[in-house]
Amino acid sequence: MRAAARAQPNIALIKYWGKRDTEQNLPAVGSISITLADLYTTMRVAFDEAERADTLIVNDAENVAMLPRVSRCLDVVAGTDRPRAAINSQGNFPIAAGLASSASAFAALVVAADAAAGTHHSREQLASLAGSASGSAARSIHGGFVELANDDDSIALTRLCNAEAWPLNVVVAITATGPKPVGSTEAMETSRETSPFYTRWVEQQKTDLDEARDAIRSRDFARLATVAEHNCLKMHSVMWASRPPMVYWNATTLECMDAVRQMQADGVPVFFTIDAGPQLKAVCEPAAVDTVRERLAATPGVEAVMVTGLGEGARLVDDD
Ligand code: 2P0
Repeated sequence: MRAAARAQPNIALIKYWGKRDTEQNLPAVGSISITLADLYTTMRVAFDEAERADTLIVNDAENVAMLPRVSRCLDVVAGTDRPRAAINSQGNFPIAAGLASSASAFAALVVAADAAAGTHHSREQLASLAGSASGSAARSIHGGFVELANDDDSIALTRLCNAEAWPLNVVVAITATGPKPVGSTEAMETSRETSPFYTRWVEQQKTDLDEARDAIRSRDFARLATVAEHNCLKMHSVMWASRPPMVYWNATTLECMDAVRQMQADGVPVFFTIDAGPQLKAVCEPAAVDTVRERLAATPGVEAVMVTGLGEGARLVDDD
């Protein structure tokens, strides 16, 4: 009746932004991501027939705000007649700051809950269940390069390439910590309802997915860099043109973009991507990682840098 699982966040290179169905939390567009290695969330779930309510501890503190969403996720994994659960989440990076903490949290949660409840869902089912809680979480069920296809009324996950087959690095430049001004779920709906660019964004996604998939299959870094930066800036253009506008960047985010541009001009194999938060993620070839880390760490306003490789998908770990 108890189990623990660990999952890492993933970074989308071709972004998910917008929902086709808010009830089932189905995305309006497909996406392609890389699962990271060194940032993680460990989730412990203990079902107990004697308990009258679920409890949630996040990083050693009780968290009432997240509890309803976590309880709903346990309901879809184990059924609404399940025993109540004590849930404990421990992560090694800031939450709600554009570092995809909900992706690693819900991927780990469904894997731990499935084992604790003995429901034996398939990996495909676990991805769908994680995705119903948080769209990006479905991708953290798998490792390496992952495509989430958005077909009909369901999602489908494909592993495009494992982490060892194309071992890129990611340098995360932390430009500010603390929760973001608007959560992704609300921001996506605002974009859908108000941004004049939203429809074109959805229409064009297939072209970017095709381009990125081909680049990954042929390990073509320059081609992947071009389409990933373009897709990222398009997503942020949709946000900027929403009413009210949503600007997740700060001045340091722009300084970091400039640093990446300068490195590219110097021939360094690196590109940037930015999510619903002010951190910049620089993706680079392993030979460039020291240069990228040093240049971003030296960029004025950067509070810290984190370096990681690509890693595996969500999995059970010892519950000690
Ligand atoms: C992504 N983001 O593809 C995009 C890029 C943020 C920017 O997926 O509403 O927390 O829970 O399904 O998964 C963040 O959105 O959203 C996200 P919900 P989620 O990584």
